Amino acid sequence: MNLLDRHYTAPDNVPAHVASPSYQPEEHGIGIVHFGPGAFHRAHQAYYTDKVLSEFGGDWRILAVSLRSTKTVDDLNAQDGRYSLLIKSNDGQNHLNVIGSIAGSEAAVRSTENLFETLASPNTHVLSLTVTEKAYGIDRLSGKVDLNHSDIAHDLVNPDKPIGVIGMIVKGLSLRMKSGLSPFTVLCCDNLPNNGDLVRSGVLDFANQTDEKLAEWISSLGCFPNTMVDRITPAATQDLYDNVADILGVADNLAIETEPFTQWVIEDKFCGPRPCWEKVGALIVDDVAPYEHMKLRMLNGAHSLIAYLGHLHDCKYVRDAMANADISQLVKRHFGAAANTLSPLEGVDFSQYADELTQRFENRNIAHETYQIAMDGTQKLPQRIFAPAVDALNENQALDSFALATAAWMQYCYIGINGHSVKNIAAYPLRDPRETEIADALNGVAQNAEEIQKRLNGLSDFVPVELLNSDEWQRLVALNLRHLLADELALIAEHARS
Ligand code: CS2
Repeated sequence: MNLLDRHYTAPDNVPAHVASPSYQPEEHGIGIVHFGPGAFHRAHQAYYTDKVLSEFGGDWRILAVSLRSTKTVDDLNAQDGRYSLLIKSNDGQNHLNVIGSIAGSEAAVRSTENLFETLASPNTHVLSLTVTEKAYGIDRLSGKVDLNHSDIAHDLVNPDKPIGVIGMIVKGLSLRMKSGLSPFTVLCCDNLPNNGDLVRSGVLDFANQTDEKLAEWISSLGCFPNTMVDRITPAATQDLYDNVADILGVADNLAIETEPFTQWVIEDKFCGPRPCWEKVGALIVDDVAPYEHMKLRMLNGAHSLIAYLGHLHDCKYVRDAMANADISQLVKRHFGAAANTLSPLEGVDFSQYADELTQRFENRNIAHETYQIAMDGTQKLPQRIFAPAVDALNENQALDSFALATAAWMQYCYIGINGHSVKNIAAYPLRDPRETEIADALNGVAQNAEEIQKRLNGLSDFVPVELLNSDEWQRLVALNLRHLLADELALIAEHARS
């Protein structure tokens, strides 16, 4: 292990097990509350903010709030918010940064007192979020809150004691309205289409149902910029912890690894001050949509294809799937199909972007599990696979790759529920919020492509009606699923080559 660039050295006065940043974190106040202090936040937004603090200073430290779990919170507080970010390149060069931008952490299940005090503070200007697609409880089509989402149902009845994301945002904004402050900017950093607009719409619908005056105030003064975030960040492993302990000479329970590449595109729409993220690499633009489409459709779409094909073809990690000639062929085809659905983006060459993605996915030093990406398929497929498929359908472009990704997801669901006697795979948890519905649809169903397709097409508000009504789409999904179930990936790849 080479430690090429240890940006920070440990002064004498910090706990022995953690090195400290070059600036004095405690001299910087909190300006940001963040929901969801998982690996991605720690590799991305907290990293950018750390750079701002280090180069430009300011009161921009982060209160990191976990809505459900307590472990990360306790670990963060035990390490004074510090943690190691190990940046791993394909060539084996590793850079370790100790990040100091997180000031402290709170578990909302234990207490929300400090959280709401901080949200109501005049010093807090941004509430950022990485809580995963499923946590919001907003219906993507109507933009209204989903009354069947347990957090939403709870919070609409108890708006003063919210447990969910939208309820907490609304309560935080309500406290600010009451004390005559301006709203904080709500900065959604989850991989959702028009993420800021979507959260705004859910927040307004929720507020309309609980406090109309507040809804008006948010509608006229609130800011919800759209963002595109990108950095491949696998879940931490024991290997990583051992690795970091070797480098630092001390254990770090919060260490995470990530790739050198990072991108953050943010819509220029803030209602108050913000850190100068653009001076440390973020792009502040008027319209995020073209970047977001490119990333969701090319990177995340290909990721989902890799996840489902890889998981069932003995590829534990993305890098293993990329080393499989058939899968990597199909991934390249997917990049092309997804790129065809995009509007031109000035200064960006999609085929160069595809080459960069290939290199990133091939990074030998990043252990990104296909099973991790396979999680939450019902929340991911709509924006990653179905939206470009509908565009391709409308433009008379090839649907094959989107149909393959859908068939691969269907196979993943089928085998997850029923196992596969021929391939000798036992059933496994799908790890999807709609797992019960999927199990009800597929339990005991014969291994027949058309039947499986019919059952999964029946999930409400999932496959778009344009695709359900397209004979060509139905034919291609069934065809691909038939091949996959017969273990004929090579045949699909051969067809893609021709
Ligand atoms: C991945 C993303 O887990 C997944 O669904 O596709 O987390 C992906 O790694 C990030 O969006 C990369 O920026």
